[in-house]
Amino acid sequence: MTDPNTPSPFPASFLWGGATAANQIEGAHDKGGKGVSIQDVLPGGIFGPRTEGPTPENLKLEGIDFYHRYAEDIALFAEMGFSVFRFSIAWSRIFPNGDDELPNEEGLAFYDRVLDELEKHGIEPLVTISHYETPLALARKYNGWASRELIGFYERYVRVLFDRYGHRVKYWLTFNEINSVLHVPFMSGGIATPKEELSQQELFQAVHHELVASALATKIAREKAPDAKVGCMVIAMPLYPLTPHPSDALAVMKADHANLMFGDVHVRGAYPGYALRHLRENGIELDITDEDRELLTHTVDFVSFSYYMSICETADPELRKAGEGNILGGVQNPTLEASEWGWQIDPTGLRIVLNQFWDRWQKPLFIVENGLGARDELIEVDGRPTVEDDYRIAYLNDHLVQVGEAIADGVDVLGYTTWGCIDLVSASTAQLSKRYGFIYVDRDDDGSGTLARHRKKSFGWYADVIRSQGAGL
Ligand code: BGP
Repeated sequence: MTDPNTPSPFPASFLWGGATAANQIEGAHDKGGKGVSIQDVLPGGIFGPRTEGPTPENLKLEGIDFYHRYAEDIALFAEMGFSVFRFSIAWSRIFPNGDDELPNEEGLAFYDRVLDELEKHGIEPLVTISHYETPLALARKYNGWASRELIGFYERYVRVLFDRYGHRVKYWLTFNEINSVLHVPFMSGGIATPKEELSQQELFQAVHHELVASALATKIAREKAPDAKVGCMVIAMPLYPLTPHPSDALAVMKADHANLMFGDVHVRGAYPGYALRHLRENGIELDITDEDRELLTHTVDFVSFSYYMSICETADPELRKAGEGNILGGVQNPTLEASEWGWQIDPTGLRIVLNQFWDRWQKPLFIVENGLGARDELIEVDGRPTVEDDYRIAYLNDHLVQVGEAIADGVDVLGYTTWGCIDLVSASTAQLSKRYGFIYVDRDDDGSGTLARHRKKSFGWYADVIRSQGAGL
């Protein structure tokens, strides 16, 4: 805590809010003409099995029923004072199979209603176009982003979105955590080939298709919605050398390159030299057309990212083991505490990464995910169900202090949306018991519960932070 009388480092234009994704909140998986998405066949999350079709144990099929309760939820966000709300559009609600000729009007109308509700409360929408929810048919028929044809289907989808919502949505993100396709090709890129069988050639070609599609989305935005701001979205994870040995520092640089490449292409409009070297030395020959090269020059307005943890790197292959639940791998940092899922807590890392990205790209930054997954216990206080989530308050407070420090360092930060501002189904575990929200949702891992919403202690805390513009952090 700093002195509440200290002036806030956050600019008046700073956007405060929360973030979600369609597949983790909406439910109604077969309502309103929605098609099947890859999430509907992933009942166990990232490391679980793939099923043939939707199965009843898959919590995402009902989610937290945002599809029917969006008005109530948005009213709660407004009560906290949100000025921005990040959500994604489910591609399979708009194009049920992904390759359909015409969009599904009922799906489009749902997001009209969500936008109406946000507008009513003066909350700025921040829309993710594709958040881990490729239509399943695109995975089955085309092998997802491994196929160049996906660029055309995505283009059709994006054109529909900008025609319909371009005049009312200012902030857009093209792909959630686009760098994650290297690590979770099915969830991130709808690539049906099992990861062990996927060649680096195919994987990097898929990366290329996504990068081209992302640039194409920016180009479409310029044509159809000149006031819109388009950002890329990456997983940010600062890397520290495990030892002071130069080989560990070099290992950090190389691992960092694998992530930074995505931002570099989005901001600079071409592949950087170190990426070309990696491709060359690994015998990867990308199919890059002249048209692709031209498209990549349509660069983003801002860079957004998720931040949960930092990790150590080492050149020693023996020591390089994956942290549990951490999709980017790396080595645990002996100086840091971790959440129950092994995600190491490092507020300072957020300041470091904000400075790194700003120094590198000189583009406004948007923190679009940050938060603590924890098991919450619902208790009664003054006759009301609530959660005394001081651990979550401490986590968010410490991270926001570092955002303030980065702003004082001169970094241009557009805003901050906490992940899972309302409890939702976890992406990695596909369970509800890994909770992030300010709002408790009464639903358990076995699917039971009334879906009632309850304000946690952090709800009031965040409302105060927003009201004071972060002055009391
Ligand atoms: C990010 C995803 C989100 C979200 C978050 C938390 O990688 O963009 O969809 O789920 O991580 O992860 P988890 O739900 O596994 O705790």
